[in-house]
Amino acid sequence: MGSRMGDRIFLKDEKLPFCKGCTHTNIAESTDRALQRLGLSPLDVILVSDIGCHGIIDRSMHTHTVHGLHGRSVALATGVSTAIENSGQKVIVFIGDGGVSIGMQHLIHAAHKNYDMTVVVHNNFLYGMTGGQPSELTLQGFRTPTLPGGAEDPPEDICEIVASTGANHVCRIVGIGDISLPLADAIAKPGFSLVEVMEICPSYGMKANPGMKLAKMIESSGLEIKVFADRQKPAFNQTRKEEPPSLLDNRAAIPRSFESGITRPLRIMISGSAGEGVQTAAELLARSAISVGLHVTKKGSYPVTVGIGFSASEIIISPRPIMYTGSPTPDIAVVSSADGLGFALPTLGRMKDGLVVADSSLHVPHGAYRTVKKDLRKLVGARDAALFGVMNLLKEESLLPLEAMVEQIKSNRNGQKLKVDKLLAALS
Ligand SMILES: Cc1ncc(C[n+]2csc(CCOP(=O)(O)OP(=O)(O)O)c2C)c(N)n1
Ligand code: SF4
Repeated sequence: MGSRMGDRIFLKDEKLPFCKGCTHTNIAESTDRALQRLGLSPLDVILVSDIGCHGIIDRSMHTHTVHGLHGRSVALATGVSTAIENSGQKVIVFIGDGGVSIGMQHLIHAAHKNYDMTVVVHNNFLYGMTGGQPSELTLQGFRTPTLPGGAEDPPEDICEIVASTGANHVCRIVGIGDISLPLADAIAKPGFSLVEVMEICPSYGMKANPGMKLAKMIESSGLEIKVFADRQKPAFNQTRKEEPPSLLDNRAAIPRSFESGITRPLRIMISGSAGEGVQTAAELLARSAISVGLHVTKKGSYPVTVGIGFSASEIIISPRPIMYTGSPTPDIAVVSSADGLGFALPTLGRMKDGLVVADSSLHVPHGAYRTVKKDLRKLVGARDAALFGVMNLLKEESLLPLEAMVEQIKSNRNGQKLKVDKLLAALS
């Protein structure tokens, strides 16, 4: 039963874009009637369409429409649904069996969470828009142009899968005649609902399966035409949820306590070994720079196996806001171990000038930079060598007041372990 064009409210008065006899037309027209049954008006509806023949319906709709990527329409609809929750508007997803196959996890997630939307699966057993490839929902024995021998395996039962997630309403229907009633039932339900409409694609499905009887094929496939779930759970509701605490809540602001004479951005690399306090040294340097009123960025680099190998950090300190956080060539490098030197070598090779502070044991190659060797490891031990290297740098080059660093060490959560007096004694 097709609606006369004049009866349409949600669809434009124009010929729909599908091939003659395509069930997509019936679904679109039945959806119009279903929405009329519910007394809705076009701007009460957000249609999220997927990629595929069914998806080109959106240009024929008077409703709001959003066109998603293939298989991702449900993910998009979860965002839409969350954004408009409690508005009284309805989110309807049009998706093909191809999109369901490609984006299955999005569907399962939305169903499991019971997002407020109705998903209408246009199951014509093949990828129509791209010429008739089979999908996960292709019936066993159903032939397609690219599978002339017919599908060997039974289809995935999307209704069983979605119903098993606890979704509110799930049903499978045959897309022949007026299907506006089951569509209206599903759309009226709060929470997640899915209607799988079994279809025919005359252009590929009928041609590859001449004389096929839709109802008979479904019956012999073992898929049931029925309501799989009809629950009353409340829909997912973001506003019910309590705002989680921010990660920044427990971070106290660093007060400005010292002055610095730095007039240009400086890029500092600290490179050492995993477990030898490189990231702590970098953090303390960053915090010290903030305490003298500078802008700071800090980036850590280490292998995925964080407990072995090199550990490095790039810090930019600047009197001006830092618009680009990359630091391909540092002005200063502090190298506290052989691992650190191995990692830093390509970077040192790019330095045109600047300074390298390195442990005395390391063979730092000659370069365009000035090298200062210090007994970092011998004087304070491996664990504090990187921090001690940074302290040497501050002292020798008057980069920042050493007191700023001492202050940060003392107030650091690991400050006790760092034994600042021992470090200061070794420095003098
Ligand atoms: C991620 C991704 N893979 C593949 C495609 C190519 N593609 C476009 S339409 C389509 C088939 C759509 O089939 P279906 O979802 O069943 O909808 P129908 O055309 O049958 O209505 C495919 C595979 C794509 N656009 N995006
Ligand atoms: S190719 Fe098939 S699915 Fe696409 S519009 Fe034509 S009949 Fe419908």
